[in-house]
Amino acid sequence: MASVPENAEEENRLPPGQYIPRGRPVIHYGRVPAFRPQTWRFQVLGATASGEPHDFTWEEFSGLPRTTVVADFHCVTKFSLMGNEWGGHPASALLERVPPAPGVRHVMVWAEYGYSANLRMSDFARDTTLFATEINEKPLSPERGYPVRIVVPHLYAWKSVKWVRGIEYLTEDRRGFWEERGYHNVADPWKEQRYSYQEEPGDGPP
Ligand SMILES: Nc1nc2c(c(=O)[nH]1)N[C@H]1C(S)=C(S)[C@@H](COP(=O)(O)O)O[C@H]1N2
Ligand SMILES: [Mo]
Repeated sequence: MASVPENAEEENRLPPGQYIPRGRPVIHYGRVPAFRPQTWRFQVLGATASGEPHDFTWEEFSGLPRTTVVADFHCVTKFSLMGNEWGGHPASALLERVPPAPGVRHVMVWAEYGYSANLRMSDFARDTTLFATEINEKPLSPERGYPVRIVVPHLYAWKSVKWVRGIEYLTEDRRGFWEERGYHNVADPWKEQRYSYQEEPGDGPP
């Protein structure tokens, strides 16, 4: 009798074309930045409701409400990290603290060294999108984004920007780092939206 593999349940949660790797890969472009709490700022730029940008110090940012989200995480290079428990601040808390202007439909997420990823506001505002400071009840390691990364588990993981330093509210869509380099503007793994040539009208900026 065929035995059920130990990870059968996780296999069932895999989007098309993904696999569960041995170990837990770490992947990013460039070097791991240092965290300097005294000078670290989280900036909210672009079309805020007040018309003014807003800066959080590390202490202020850490004071935002907290939540946990259990989710899988899918890299476009086809590995998935299954069953992570992320702890941090829900994106909705930031939207409440620094509301966007009424015409804002998109958000650019900015990181150290100028890495960026764009999100539709509807994806940013999902209740599973969070600014994570912990994974599986431990602080993020430096290579996983310490002190804080955004996690957008329902989209390919290049959108889950590590070492995040701010967001920019956009009234018109604009491509981020990988979206400018041939990756899909929306990036839904369940639809296998990997590359920009797959985009349909309305998926990305003209
Ligand atoms: N700042 C930054 N964030 C980033 C990246 C990057 O190059 N720079 N790479 C992304 C990609 S492609 C993936 S798959 C995930 C990997 O997260 P992990 O290292 O925790 O597995 O981080 C994403 N966030
Ligand atoms: Mo990735």
